[in-house]
Amino acid sequence: MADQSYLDWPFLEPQHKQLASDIDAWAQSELPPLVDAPDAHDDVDKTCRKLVKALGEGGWLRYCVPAAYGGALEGLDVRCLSIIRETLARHSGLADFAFAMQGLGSGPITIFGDDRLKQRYLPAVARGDKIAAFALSEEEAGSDAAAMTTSLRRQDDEIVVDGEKLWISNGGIADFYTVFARTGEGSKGVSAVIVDADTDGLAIAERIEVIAPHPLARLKFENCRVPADNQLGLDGEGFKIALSTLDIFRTTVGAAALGLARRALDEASHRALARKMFGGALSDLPLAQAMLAEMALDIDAAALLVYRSAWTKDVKKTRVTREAAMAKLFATDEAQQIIDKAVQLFGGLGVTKGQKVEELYREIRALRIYEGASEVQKIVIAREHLGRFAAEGV
Ligand code: COS
Repeated sequence: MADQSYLDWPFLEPQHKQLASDIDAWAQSELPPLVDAPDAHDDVDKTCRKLVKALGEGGWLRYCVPAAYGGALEGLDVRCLSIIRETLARHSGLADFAFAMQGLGSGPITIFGDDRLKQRYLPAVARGDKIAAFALSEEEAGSDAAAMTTSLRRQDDEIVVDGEKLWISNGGIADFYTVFARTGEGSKGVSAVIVDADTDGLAIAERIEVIAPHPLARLKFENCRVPADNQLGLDGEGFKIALSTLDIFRTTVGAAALGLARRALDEASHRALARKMFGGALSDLPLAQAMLAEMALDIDAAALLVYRSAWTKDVKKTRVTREAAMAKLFATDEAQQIIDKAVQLFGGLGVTKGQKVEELYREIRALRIYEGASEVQKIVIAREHLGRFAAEGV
């Protein structure tokens, strides 16, 4: 049984505790047939589609959209999103991925879309009938997102998109993409538009295989035309739309890392107690105890940063760029270390295919890169920190 004592911490309300228990019970009963099926990780497209459908039927995707459009709550509650991601990730990295991408891909519509776009996309996202994707990164514009070259221009009552997007999660299975493209110079020259997957001029140029299988693709836009009212926000607001959506979802990436790390600690603890060694159990050895202690400590520290950031966004309703960056950076980097320790405690078994800790070892790696690499989070934290000093005068 996973340690859930953190649910009594002051950042969370009784409804969060209830949600954690409900999603955990659902995940225990519904996920195994979906993610433990023999072909689940070979045919990730099919598995992800089934997961999105199941998450929709279970009512969990309603937390990705506001109540007025079929959602569970008035707006996005980062603590609910974090609890759902943490719990799903503890059971299955792929289930967490399926949930998270519905939220990230539709988040810009929730935050910046007009009523018409919200009506068209959000209820279907909440039901799991439409799969969403967020298309920001390019070959030469990953961390330096403002260096993107994909262009967007208005022609009469249409918007024309040309260029390529890379590392796009849900690429190939999404029903629509939130695309960020250039209309002018620098970060002020980026706009955002919704492109349906079946639009002429949009093609999946390449499917990308990764160490922990997820649907991922390179998209090609060639004279791709969508109605002008598919634009989100105003001309030049695209970068703000992307980064304020990421402010919400970066915290939840930290939560997902926390879920993977908690599972690693659970696995390692059972193993340490059961494994016979030197006339006793592995858990009797001081070196093993030190590892387990460090894992438990880092999990609590990560949880504090994740739920501090989520609480600040939900309750204080302030911009949480710094808090989200700290949560994502610490939780993902530490989860990598925690999972590595779990593999070490398992010994040879830890690197054996089919072992949960081996799967976790592959699952965690991308979280330190996507939605802003660890180095980007350090840039963000340092800028905010130095900005405060500069504002006071040197
Ligand atoms: N909310 C609202 N607006 C924001 C914002 C936020 N969280 N963060 C930045 N902005 C605004 C800024 O205020 C700025 O506008 P003003 O000049 O009017 O203040 C504008 O956006 C540009 O911001 P900034 O100057 O920080 O842009 P940079 O190009 O220097 O940003 C980093 C640098 C590295 C921080 C940014 O490019 C980044 O986060 N990169 C990673 C992108 C990413 O996460 N990619 C993964 C894609 S999803 S898998």
